[in-house]
Parts: sequence; structure tokens; C-alpha cells
Amino acid sequence: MQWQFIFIGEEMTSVSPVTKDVVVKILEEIAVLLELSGENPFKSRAYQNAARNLEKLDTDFIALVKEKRLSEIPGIGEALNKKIEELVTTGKLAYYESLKSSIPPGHLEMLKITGLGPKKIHALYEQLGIKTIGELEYACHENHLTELSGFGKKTQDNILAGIEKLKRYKERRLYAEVTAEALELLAALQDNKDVSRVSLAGSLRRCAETVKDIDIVAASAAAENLADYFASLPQVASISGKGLTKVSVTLRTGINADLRIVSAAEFPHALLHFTGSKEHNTALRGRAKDGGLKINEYGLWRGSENILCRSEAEIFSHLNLPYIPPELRENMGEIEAAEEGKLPVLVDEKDICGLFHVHTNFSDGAQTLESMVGQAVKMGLQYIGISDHSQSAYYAGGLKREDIEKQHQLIDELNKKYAPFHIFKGIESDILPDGSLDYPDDLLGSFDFVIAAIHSNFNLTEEEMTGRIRKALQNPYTTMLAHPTGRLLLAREPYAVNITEIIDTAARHRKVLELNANPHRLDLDWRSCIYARKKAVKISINPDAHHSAGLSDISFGIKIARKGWLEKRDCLNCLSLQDMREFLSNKKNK
Ligand code: DGT
Ligand code: CA
Repeated sequence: MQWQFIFIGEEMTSVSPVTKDVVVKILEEIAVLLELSGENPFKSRAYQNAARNLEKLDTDFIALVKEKRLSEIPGIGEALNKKIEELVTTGKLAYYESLKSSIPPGHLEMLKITGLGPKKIHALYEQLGIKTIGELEYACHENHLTELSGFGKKTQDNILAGIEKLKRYKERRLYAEVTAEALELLAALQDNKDVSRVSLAGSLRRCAETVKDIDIVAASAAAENLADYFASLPQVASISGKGLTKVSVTLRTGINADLRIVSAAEFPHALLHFTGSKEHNTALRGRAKDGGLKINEYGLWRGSENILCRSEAEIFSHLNLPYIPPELRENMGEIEAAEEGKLPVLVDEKDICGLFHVHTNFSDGAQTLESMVGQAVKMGLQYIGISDHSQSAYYAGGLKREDIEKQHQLIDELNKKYAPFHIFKGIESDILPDGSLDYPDDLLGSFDFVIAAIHSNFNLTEEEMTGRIRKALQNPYTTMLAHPTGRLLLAREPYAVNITEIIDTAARHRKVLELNANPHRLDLDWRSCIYARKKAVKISINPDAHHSAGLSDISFGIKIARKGWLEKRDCLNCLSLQDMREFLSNKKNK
């Protein structure tokens, strides 16, 4: 389990308004802080119990506080009562603040290590004096944990693996988290009169699912002015380097950004170089060399002759290649494909005709079915596929038979109201531990489409998990498989699954695989999309939207689809409404 704190690690000035959820969260955090400080476990448990009871409360919490009736809640005695009152009336809690400041900051950070809880962190402090992650890593390497009571070789290995993962995650950000800010910087540079050309570069331009930093290349004849301008943009928090060719800054959001300043003549060469990837650059340089050319970030040469190029396309053409889109520049066969004239014509936003995997407030979606439909209509789409959770997903308000009947009736009515726009009836059916779907056949047969999904029992062996999903794909009612690896980017590793075998099975049974467009998932991974395309498996780019704004996550999915070499014909939801009706009814009648 990984601890998620809302306030720990942050300066808590005051919270306004203090809702029940905020109080619950702070009580939970106090319980953890008490464990970290090695207090009597009863004390910590008292806070946990109070938090749990408060969470279950279904009367008006704020009214209870105002009427001084908090002690009616089981587990909330006089002392806790006072603390909650203080928190609700002032937005702060002195006890919580002082407890927090008594804990070494490194201990709070250690809570982010998977598999390491507060009790163990305190034990490590008591017995080995460990205060920081660095010290903990060193102690693991020196084998110091194997001897401690309650630890052992296996725990030590797990902690080391957890530290590795944390380090890897810490260095990177989600594409979606960085892109808006990068575009702001880009716009500010475009507005500057000293800039003649400017572009994003690096992993962001290549549309990688996670990025380390923002790379920008700008052409300017007034490098000094431009460096000053960039370093003084309001988004910049600190400057780590500033010269005439490169400015490195950290933005207020904590993201680093590098601006390279080059001459107009160098611009395409610098852009190609700093877009990368490094592997693509190396392969390109090798190809240039074979053709008697030399290529680097400054230019292109035949012997001592400098060949003028005004764009990246011109550089590629001197290498006898067509333009290779940045998304593909990963040395995954794009140079060979370009050489053979077999580069894919990448799918584009305008090719998308409809969206599947949309939740409503029938299960855990935030909005009504009609408002999701309204948004899809506004987006100019031809259809939407509603798929709420199935009955086993009790935590997400999974649909019972009566709910499904009610939803289908509503869909029939809305289909009349919104024609020619069409709503397909679907479900996101849990794949049960034995690989079966979550409803009897008669009910499964009432849907236009079924998305099969793993939401539980993640810890199976690779063989078991692959077998479980294989069985779900063999089910005649399954249309597509949701988020095939279950990963959450920078938070949860994929479950153990042989994805090649899953793609092969999908190919054999003509099933569709989802490319989940939620920026935390982007799953199927783009590398696997390349393989799926080779096996002619159709991919559905799905928003997995839980509110109407979530429908626009589709744009992240399209970027990853492009990165995975997908063309319009590879993507299920590029089918027109008419073709989609045919596709789904053919599937159903089989
Ligand atoms: P990131 O930042 O880890 O998300 O990924 P990138 O690709 O943006 O990497 P970054 O920022 O270190 O470098 C930007 C580009 O600069 C990279 O994609 C290719 C180029 N580059 C950097 N270092 C090298 C290198 O050692 N050799 C070559 N050929 N190119 C490099
Ligand atoms: Ca970068």
C-alpha cells in the first residue's frame, strides 16, 4: 500500500472550507504520524476508528459540529471532539501541526516506498537510527536489515526495489501534467520579437507517456536578450544555468525546462537533434555516415561542404528519407520503414467518429448519461458507447439487473431524442478471478458491446493472469479488453501478464484491445500497439471518462496511438456510425 497524503509534506496554512472528507483525511494522517513517532498503538488506532466512523456518518457533519453534538459519533470522545471543532472553526489544528514537525522529513518521504509502513520506519529509526531514504538504501546494501526483528532478507529486497521504483518515478512527470505548461512557455517565446523560429523538442515533442523535463529550441539573432527574457518569465522559480546558447530553469510547478538558443541556420539541425530520441539520432548518424555525410546538432556536411537545410524534412531528404514524424523517432524500425516507403499514415483527431468506455452516475461517473451524451454531441461525434461498471464492482456502484434495464430504457429514449447521434449500450464487465464475465449470458447478450476489465486480484502469477485474460477474450460476448496491463503511470507497475500472448489471442478471436486514453494509464502501451498493428488487432482509443470533461482525454490517447504507429484503419472508433453498427451486430450474431 502506498500512503497518499493531502497535507503532510505541505505547509498547511488553512483549509477552507473544512469538509467531512478533510477531517477524515487529517485524522487518518494523525494515526500514521503517531505510528511514525512510535506512540502507543492504541492511540493511533483511536484516530483510525474515529476516521472510519466519521466517514460512515450520513447526517450533516457541519451541523453536528455547530450544535456541539460530535460526541454522538462512536469513538469521538472529549479530546477528539475539541480537536475537530478547532479544525472546523479555524481551518487549522495545532496538535496536527506540531506532530508533523516532530517527524524527520525523511520519514515522511519514506512512506512513499511501496511496502514500507510507519511501524517499520519507526523500527528502523529506533534500531539503526535511519532518518533518510539515502541512509536506508545504504543500510540495505550493507545487509543491515536482515538481522532486525520483524525484517529479513525478503523485506530488505522489497524495500530496495521500492526505493528503485521511487527514484525512477520521482525523475519523471506525466505527459499531461507537463504539456499545458510547456505550451505556455512556447506561446511566450512565440510572442517575443527576438525569436524567429521556436519549437518544443525532446520527449514532449515525441509524445512520450512520461517526460523528465521540457526541451525547447529557439532561433534568435539576439541570444542575450532572449536568455534574459526566458529566465524572467513568471513561470520560472529558479535559474540553474544561463548562457548565450542554453538557459536551464526550474518552473514554479517543480518541472525543469531547458531552452537552447541557436542561429536561424542551425535551427532545423538543433531541433532534429534535441527532439531525439538519442537512439534515433544515433541510427540517423550511422545512416548519414554510410552515405558519406556527417550530421550533428549544428548542420549537415559532405566533407567540408556545409549543406544548407531549411527544415527537418530537408535534412531527411538529404538522407534519402521522407519526413519521419517526431512521435515515431524511437529507433523502433521507423528509419527502415521510411526507407521502404512504408511509414504509417498516422491516425488524427479528425478521424475519430465516436467514443467507447464512458461512465455515468449509474455507477461511479459524476454526471448523468444525458450530460455525457450532450458533451459528445458538442464534440461533433457520431456515437458514444456507455459502459458503467458491472455488479462485482460494488466499490464503484456496479450495475444490478434492474439498473441495466433502467439504463437501457433511458438509452432508447435518448436515442430518439438525439438521432442521428447514437448511443450504444455497453458494460465494463469485471473479469472474475476464474476468467469468466460478471453476468449470466442472457444479460451479456442484451448489450451492444462488452468491455472486459481486470479490477481485482492483481497479484496472480503471469501464467495465471494471462490465462484469466485469455479466457475472457475467448468469451463470445467480449468485444474488447480494457486497460490491458493495469498499469498506473508513475504509480503502479503493470500486473504480471504476457502481453504478446494477449495480443496473439485477441488476433485469433478477433477481439479489440483498448488504448485507455486516461493520462495516468495510456494502456495499451504504445510499444505493444506496434505489435498489435502487425497482428491486425483493432485498437479502440477510449477516454474511460467519469465526467464530461474526461471525454477530451481522447487527445492523449490519439497521441499515444500515433506513437504506436496506428493508422485510421487500425482504430475501431474511426469507423463511421454506419460501419460501427455493422461491426457490432456482426459480432453479436456470431
Ligand atoms: P526525457 O527528458 O528523459 O523525457 O527524454 P528526452 O529524449 O527529452 O531526453 P533529454 O532531455 O535528455 O535530451 C533531449 C534530446 O537531446 C534527446 O532526445 C536526444 C538529444 N540527446 C541528448 N543526449 C544525447 C546524446 O548523448 N547523444 C545523442 N545522439 N543525442 C542526445
Ligand atoms: Ca527532455
